[in-house]
Amino acid sequence: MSSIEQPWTRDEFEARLRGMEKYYHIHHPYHTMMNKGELDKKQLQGWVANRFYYQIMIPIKDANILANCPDRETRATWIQRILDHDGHPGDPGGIEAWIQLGMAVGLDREEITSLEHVLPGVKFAVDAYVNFARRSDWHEAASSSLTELFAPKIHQQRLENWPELYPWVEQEGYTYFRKRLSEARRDVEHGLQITLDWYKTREQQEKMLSILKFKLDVLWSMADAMYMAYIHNMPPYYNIND
Ligand code: AHQ
Repeated sequence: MSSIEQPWTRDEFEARLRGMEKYYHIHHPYHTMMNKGELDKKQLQGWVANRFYYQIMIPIKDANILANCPDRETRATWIQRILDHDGHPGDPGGIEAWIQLGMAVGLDREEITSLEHVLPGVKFAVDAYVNFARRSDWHEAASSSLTELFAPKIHQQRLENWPELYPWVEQEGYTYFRKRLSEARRDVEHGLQITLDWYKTREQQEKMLSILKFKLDVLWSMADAMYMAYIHNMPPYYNIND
């Protein structure tokens, strides 16, 4: 007789989600090196230029969730994420703030917005996330944003450590991280409520953990591509003579 496993309680389910923190990209060597001041200017610029692709695709990801979500109340809250990134009268938005970060580390606007530095591995990982959101049930796509359970710490780390570790980074660059500190906390409250309400059976709860692991893989793979290119100096085709 197969034992039908009882669903986790709400608190136990949340604890299991938070237990996934050990796979968060804050532990990736690219970020541990960053947090110890071990990156040079090129390596920090490479990270900012590549993460820009993630940032501009977040509103596309969120617009796909809106398009798949028939619940007006949910959409009325979720739409704020698009405004936070794209901007709205009175707030230039997170994408503009990320460009300010790019210029603060010495890149120019066109170099960032041209996407010329975006590595294939970064693009594939980000596109996998957007396509997952495009074709998934909106609850599952919404719950995949819960890697942000762990995000405030990584933004706080940058705000605290970069001024000392990378004194050459101009102050205007920190706007984005400050913005995300409060936005991530607010987004997580909504994402967590959707998640804890939606996944009812143990099987569904286990599926949610695998969805979160997929998103953790997206973030980790982005850092892997950057590590190969900027730490090992082995970008795609580095060894091929044209
Ligand atoms: O700047 C980030 C951001 O706007 C988002 C949106 C959210 C999502 O919808 O998946 N996730 C996310 C994240 C941002 N910054 C990352 C970082 O390390 O700076 C963290 C990342 C996340 O944890 O998913």
